[in-house]
Amino acid sequence: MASKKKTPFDAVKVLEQIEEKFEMFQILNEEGKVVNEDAMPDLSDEQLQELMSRMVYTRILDQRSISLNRQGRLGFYAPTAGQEASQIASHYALEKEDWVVPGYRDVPQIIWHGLPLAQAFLFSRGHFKGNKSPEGVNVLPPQIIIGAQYVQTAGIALGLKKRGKEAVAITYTGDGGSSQGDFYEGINFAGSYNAPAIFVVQNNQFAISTPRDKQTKGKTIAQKAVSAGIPGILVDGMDPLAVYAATKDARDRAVAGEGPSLIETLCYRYGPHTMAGDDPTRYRTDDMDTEWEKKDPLVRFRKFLEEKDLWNEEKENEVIEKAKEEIKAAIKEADDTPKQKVTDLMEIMYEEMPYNLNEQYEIYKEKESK
Ligand SMILES: Cc1ncc(C[n+]2csc(CCOP(=O)(O)OP(=O)(O)O)c2C)c(N)n1
Ligand SMILES: [Mg+2]
Repeated sequence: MASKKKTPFDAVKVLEQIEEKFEMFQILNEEGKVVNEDAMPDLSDEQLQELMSRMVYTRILDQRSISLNRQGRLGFYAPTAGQEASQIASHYALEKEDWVVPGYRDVPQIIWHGLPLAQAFLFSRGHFKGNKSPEGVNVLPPQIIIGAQYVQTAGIALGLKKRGKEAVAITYTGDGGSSQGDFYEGINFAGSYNAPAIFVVQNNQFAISTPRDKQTKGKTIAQKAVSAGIPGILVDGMDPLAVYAATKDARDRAVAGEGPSLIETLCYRYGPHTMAGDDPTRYRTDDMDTEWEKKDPLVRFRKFLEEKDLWNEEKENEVIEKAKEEIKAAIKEADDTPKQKVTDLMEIMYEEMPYNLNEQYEIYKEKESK
């Protein structure tokens, strides 16, 4: 039986008071109407159109990637449809000198940061050339180890601070990733050193088949920021304007020397976890899919732009055609890239080949020259 003993403080109330603060931040509702005029970001008409173009392009890239994977022309692929606002609008708030530290689902952000599409396809095929970004393109290869990118980001951000750069490091994980030790280590370290980092959790409701409510007893993931003493914000991750505004604010504070932020974007992945064979119908209902599809970021942003006469079918078709052409050219470039050799891997691994590998290296060189 519960005791009625008087306690010196109400611990449960403290938690409730904290959780009350984490309301979902939204600017554009599901109908494409602005519901939070005060928070409207300062974006020109051209920028709004560019943001839409990038989201449409990314949706096409996702559809094509799924189909190329089914044809056996791509390897590892984690679908992105449903997450365009979370991915593209957060990236849109960045500058070229910022560092993007992606997880495996975050290929769109690194492409928009400058990684050539052909290289993204090579990454999917496990080719080492996919992982070496061109000079001046500040991206890391997509991280497969869940949460590890949070620790790397704290380090990169501290490096930027020590070098006096006016830039941030941004990283992405999922709802599942927020349960990893690396998640806490990353946000805590960056907080302690006031490092210019932005930590995004794309809460797409599932970690493979594990539902969000199994990840934490907390009502939100954003509130985990409290433990690190950094600002946390819960954002409608299907609303591009809200995601942009939240990320822009986090970036402004970071470059002003105010340290890191944690942003949770509430979103949904329409497709399977990856193309490796999971079946979402085993862990999700049609009703749930339909509910989330009503929140679609492209649909609501299209309505918003059409209302302002900034978007139409013709514009959208132009983007779709451009995306298809570029994807076709990039896959050809990936096809034309010479297959990787064992000697390539040995060469890129060492500046100077260790003596005990010399013999093997010579054997492969001989074999591969035939
Ligand atoms: C350290 C580690 N543990 C387990 C896995 C296997 N794994 C791959 S994806 C995944 C789920 C991640 O879910 P979430 O963080 O929500 O990201 P999402 O895939 O939904 O974008 C798991 C457990 C892994 N890659 N790394
Ligand atoms: Mg997830």
